[in-house]
Amino acid sequence: AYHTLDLEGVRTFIASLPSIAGRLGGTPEDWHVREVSDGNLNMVFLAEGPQGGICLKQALPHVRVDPTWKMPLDRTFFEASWLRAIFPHVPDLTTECLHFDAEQFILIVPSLSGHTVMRTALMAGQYHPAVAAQVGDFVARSTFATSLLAEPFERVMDRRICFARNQTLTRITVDLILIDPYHDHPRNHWADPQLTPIVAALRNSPSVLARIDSLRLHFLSAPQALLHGDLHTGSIMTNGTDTRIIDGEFATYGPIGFDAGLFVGNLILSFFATPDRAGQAAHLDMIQTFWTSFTKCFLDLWQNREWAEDRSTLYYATTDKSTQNFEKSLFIQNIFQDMLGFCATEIIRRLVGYAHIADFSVLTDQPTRTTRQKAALLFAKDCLEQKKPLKSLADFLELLYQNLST
Ligand code: SR1
Ligand code: MG
Repeated sequence: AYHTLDLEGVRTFIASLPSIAGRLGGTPEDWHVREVSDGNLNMVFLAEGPQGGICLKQALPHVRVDPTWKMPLDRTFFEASWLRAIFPHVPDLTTECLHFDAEQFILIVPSLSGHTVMRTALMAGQYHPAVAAQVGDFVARSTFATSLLAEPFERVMDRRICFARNQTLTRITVDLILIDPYHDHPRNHWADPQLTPIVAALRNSPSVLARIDSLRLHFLSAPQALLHGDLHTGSIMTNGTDTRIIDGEFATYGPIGFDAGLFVGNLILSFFATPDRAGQAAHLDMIQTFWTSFTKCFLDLWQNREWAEDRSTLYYATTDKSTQNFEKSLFIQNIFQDMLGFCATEIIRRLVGYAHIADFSVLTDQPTRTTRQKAALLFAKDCLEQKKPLKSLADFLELLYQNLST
C-alpha cells in the first residue's frame, strides 16, 4: 500500500530496483540520499552513488506546502506519461523516465548534477543566452510532435483522452491562474497594500474580465498539443549549455501559446525584478531569442513534414505555396496572441494569487520592489486590454520598457 517515503525508505526502495541500484553503483550503504523538495506539491530526493545519481519524486496525498489541501496521488502518473510521450522528440532537453511505480506514485529520472534552477540563476544575475533558444526549441518540438500536424488524429486523440484525466492539476491551473485573481478568494494574497488599487482596477475592467473569460475557455477548448502545463523558470534546469525541462505533472492538451506565455511571463517577472539596465536588456534578448527560436523550429518541423509527404497527417486541398504560407503565418500569429494573454495571467497570479515567486526578493529596497511589482501588474493589464493593439514582438517589448519607466 502507498506510504510516504523518508530518507531510509528511499534507500530501501532504490535497493529493490536492480536497474536503478545499478546506476548508482556500490551498495546501499555507499549511497548519499538527501531531500531537495522545492516545489509546492511533491517530495523530491536525490540519491548519489559511486557511479551516478538519480532523482526520485513522490506525490503526497496533499499539497506539500499546505497539508490541509488534500489531493489525489495520480500527478506522478501524468508526469511519467508526459515524459514518455515527449522524450523521443526532446531527448536533449528533458530527462528520461527511468521508473514509475503506480502503487507508491514514485517517478525516477536521472539526476542533473551541476545544473541550477533557471529562476535561481536569473536571480543571481546569470543570463545564459543559449537557454532561451533551447526553451523555444523545446516548446516547438514537444508541441509540434504531439499535434495534429505531426500525427494521425487517432494517435493524438488517444493521447488527449489520457491527459484529459489530469483533472486535479488542470483544476489548479484554471482556478489559480484563470479565476482566483479576478475576484475575492481566500487563496489570493499580497503583502503590499499599494498593489490593492491595481487589483481593483483589473477586477473592474470589463475588457480585462472578458479577455480572461476568453483565455479560460480557450485553455480548455483548444487541444492543439500536449503542453508542459507549468513552464515557469523553476521548471527549467541549466548549466548554461545543457538545459533540461522538468516537472511536467501539469501536462494536458491545450493551446501552444499557454506554454510559451507562462515561460515569457516568468521572464517578464524576472525583468521587472532585475535592478540594472544591462540585466533588463538581457531579459529582452531572452524573450526575443525564445520567440525566434520557437517560430523557426516549429515552421521548420512543419516544412520537413510536408517534404515527407505524409498524407496521413498533413493534407492540403491547395498546393498553392503562398496560400499555405499565409495560413501558417496565421497559425503562428494566433499562438503569439495566446502567448501575450497567458503571459499576462501568469504575471498577475504570481503577484496577487496563491503561488508567488521568489524573483522580487532580490530587490531589498521595499519602495523599489513595490514600484516594480506595480509596473509588472500594469504591464499585464495593458497586455490583456490591448488598447493599443500589440501586433508584433517589437510592440510587446516596447510596451514592456514603457511600463518599466513609468
Ligand atoms: C497548489 S500548486 C500551486 C502552483 O504550484 C505549481 O508549481 C503550479 O505552478 C501551481 O499553480
Ligand atoms: Mg512544479
